[in-house]
Amino acid sequence: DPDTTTILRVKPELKVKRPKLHKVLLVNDDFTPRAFVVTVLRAEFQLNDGQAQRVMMTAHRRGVCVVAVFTRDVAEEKATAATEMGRKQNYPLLFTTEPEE
Ligand code: TYC
Repeated sequence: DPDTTTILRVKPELKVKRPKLHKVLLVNDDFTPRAFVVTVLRAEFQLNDGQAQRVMMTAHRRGVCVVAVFTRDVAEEKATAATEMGRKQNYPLLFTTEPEE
């Protein structure tokens, strides 16, 4: 048939993948003052006062609270920096990270 046209489609070589996101978790302890936890959450994670209070109280009551999600490197940097803010004042304040499902 003279009107038939063949179209070749070339499959892309590389697929664009979204980076896996990692959670930063705030862990409760019996020693760090509530107001200091709120200060750290505001400074390192740009939470407003209400958001920081809610995250702090959720960790206080339940043992742990998700603060935010980031790419792995950013999550680890922020968890380390926030933990270090407590360490400088001799508080056992702890932030950890874990990959999202
Ligand atoms: N439990 C602490 C207190 O009663 C406050 C606190 C809350 C500490 C959350 C850590 O992740 C935390 N002073």
